[in-house]
Amino acid sequence: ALEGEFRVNLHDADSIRRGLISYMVRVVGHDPLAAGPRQWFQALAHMLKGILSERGMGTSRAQYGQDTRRVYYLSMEFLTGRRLKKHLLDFGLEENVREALASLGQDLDVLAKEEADPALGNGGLGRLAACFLDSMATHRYPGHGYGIHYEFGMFSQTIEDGQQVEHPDSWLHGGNPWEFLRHSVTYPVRFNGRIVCFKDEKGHERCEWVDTNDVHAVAHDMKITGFDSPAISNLRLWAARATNDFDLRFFNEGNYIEAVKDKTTSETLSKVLYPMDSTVLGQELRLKQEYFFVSASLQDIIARHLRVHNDLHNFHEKIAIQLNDTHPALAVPELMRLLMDVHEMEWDEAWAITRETFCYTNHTLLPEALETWPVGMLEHVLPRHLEIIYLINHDHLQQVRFRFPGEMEVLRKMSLVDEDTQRIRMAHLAIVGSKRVNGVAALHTKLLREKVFPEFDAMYPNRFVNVTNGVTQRRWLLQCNPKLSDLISEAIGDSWKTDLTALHALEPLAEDAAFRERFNAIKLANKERLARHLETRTGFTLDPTSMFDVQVKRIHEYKRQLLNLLHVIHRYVQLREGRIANPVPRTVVIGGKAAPGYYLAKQIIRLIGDVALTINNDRAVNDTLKLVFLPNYNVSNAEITIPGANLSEQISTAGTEASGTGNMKFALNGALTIGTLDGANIEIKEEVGDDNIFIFGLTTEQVQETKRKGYNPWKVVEHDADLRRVVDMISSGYFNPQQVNRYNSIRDTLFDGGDQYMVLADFRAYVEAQAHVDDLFTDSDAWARKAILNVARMGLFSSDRSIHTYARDIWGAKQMDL
Ligand code: DL6
Repeated sequence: ALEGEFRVNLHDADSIRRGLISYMVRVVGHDPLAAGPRQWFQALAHMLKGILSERGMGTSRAQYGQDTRRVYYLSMEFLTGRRLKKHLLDFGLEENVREALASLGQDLDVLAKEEADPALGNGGLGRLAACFLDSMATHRYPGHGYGIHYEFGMFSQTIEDGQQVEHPDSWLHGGNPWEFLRHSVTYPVRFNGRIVCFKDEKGHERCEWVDTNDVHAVAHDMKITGFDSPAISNLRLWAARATNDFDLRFFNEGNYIEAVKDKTTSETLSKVLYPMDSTVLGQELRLKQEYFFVSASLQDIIARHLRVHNDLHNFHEKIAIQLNDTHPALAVPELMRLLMDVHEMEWDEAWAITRETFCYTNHTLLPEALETWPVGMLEHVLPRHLEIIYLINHDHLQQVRFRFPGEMEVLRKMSLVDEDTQRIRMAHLAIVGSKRVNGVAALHTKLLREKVFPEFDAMYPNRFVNVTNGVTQRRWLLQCNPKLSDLISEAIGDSWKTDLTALHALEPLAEDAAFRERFNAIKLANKERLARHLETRTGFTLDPTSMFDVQVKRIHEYKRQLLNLLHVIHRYVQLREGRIANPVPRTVVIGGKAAPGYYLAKQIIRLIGDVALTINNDRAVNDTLKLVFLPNYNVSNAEITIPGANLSEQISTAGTEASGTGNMKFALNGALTIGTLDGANIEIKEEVGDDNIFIFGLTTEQVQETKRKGYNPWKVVEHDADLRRVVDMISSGYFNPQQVNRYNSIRDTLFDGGDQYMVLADFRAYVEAQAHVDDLFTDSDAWARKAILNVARMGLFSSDRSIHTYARDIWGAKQMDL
């Protein structure tokens, strides 16, 4: 059994088996006879790593050889999901590997669960970045991701006593077999210090940043495969390492703890991901994290460029850098610093190159998520960057004065510095320093241009563009829903896997009774799988034939899980009172994480738990309604949840959700959407047709108009007895008699707080839309028709389309010859 080989014939299960044994012995160092799933997972990962490495080198050689424009995607977050099955799928190896493992007494599905899900992101923004890397590799674009090698990713969530409890996510605990640690790719990143300026021999003013505190950034590479593609996207994540392990002065005095303190402090930089997706905290550590990865990435990009070019004058012709939100916006002054202070370029040329290199994606309309940094903090942490920002602002304001003469208010509004609060506005910096700025759905881009940055749009008429988000069908259909994928491929062939618009060919099959039957059987099987998953996590037994109504996403007031809950309570009341003649059995699933410091979001989770306990234990509703909270929503849980949904809840207040991508994943897996005219829901509606989606509620204009006229939540409740009843139940402690005032904060936000997100205003419309949902669900054939049409019409929402658009309209990047 100890005989084996490293060179494996991947078309032959027996050769794979022998290869696995070799890797087990020589790399994992475990006896194959005693190895369990954990060790076999490692052996398999190491075996695949060889292929990843070979393909990575092939891609890299092609990039250098063809000297095409490279795309660098700078993002604080990448939510890649587990890698094993994705690699097998991309390589077309799943069957052979499954067979080889079976001959060793192992089950691939069990092995796959041994892998930690790298939760290096909060939600939509990080997952989008991962979808984009997949699409770039699949379609052979020269794409690279840069981010942070957080030691602890997004916290894992448990529900204890009904409340969210956060636990550290130690994803590296068992080692990460996929990563290539590159000690030789290490850059110094500097902080603090002071600036010394002088005239060089040519009489030009030069500045030097001295007396700095330095940290090393060490590269860890993960290879992101594309489907059936020889190309790889490299994801380079930086870990912080102290420049000195010991301060010998302290060490020699026997003060061991003081001696390693600096090391510990420096290495805190890549310790943990900030678990907030829609508020900014303004802490120095976060600022340092942002600069740390930006500086290392830019030094690396420049080094790569200089490997094949003599100088940096053509930098912008060969490189496009995408800023994923403002988190990497310090890249603008950092590139200026590197070009001027290190590579001795003059300001005008450096600025021209900078502005032609960067592009910026905005991901949020929420004012509290628009980043600003205190001038004082920047002055202390990054003094040279603050100077550069002031210089950029000086030139920028001159242009503003020229464009809007005499308009002092516009000048004040457009400045990079908020003079009232003495903070630097990172979005303004990113806009001024970028060639293109994009929103992530048509409505979002329109609102950015008209409401958030109208003066910038007027000043730079071609700068703002839209690229609606997309999702990769490889993970969000092919991998997570193999049964439906097989059915689709059997019906229309395989081309949808790399060209999602091919799904159009499914449309006529909505009228095919046999196809509908198979489609429904698959949905039922996926629901059974989800029901088992939920039962083990919540203890509640669920009926897979009931309608699975699902809302999974971050918990936030604007996403309105509370509106969902009001409807559930209302339904409960109606059922208890026998006011629904033939109730349609429903299972409502809600899942998501609340930012640890976001009290109200945590209260919403708690309320869901209290309501769930009351309803699920009430025999009077006769199991026609169940409510469960899915703990620890993450990519792996999403892969089970999304294929099992009948109804997808996308119910944010119109004008608040930038795009959403969950909405796309659900529809692609045959769920119907109930949603507002917000984010990408609008484009989904345009694609699937008004009859195949449940739209309700105030539009963005109506929300604005209602607020302008003076919205009064009390009045809404006064005129709606059902709503009053529901709100009273929450406020009076009906679901928590042991502590009746537990949800005062929720009541207060709805009334005294003015119901900022119009939950009460949209309640009646939502309830009515839900009644239409019920009606349709009773006709399973009619429901299936619409669900199939949803799948068939999702072609637009592939991240492949997004990436082709970025490549063409924003980056000017071409596909590689490989
Ligand atoms: O663009 C990806 C994703 C959108 O689909 C969501 O609508 C949006 O909420 C999310 N934005 C963030 C906030 N980030 N910041 N800042 O995660 O982006």
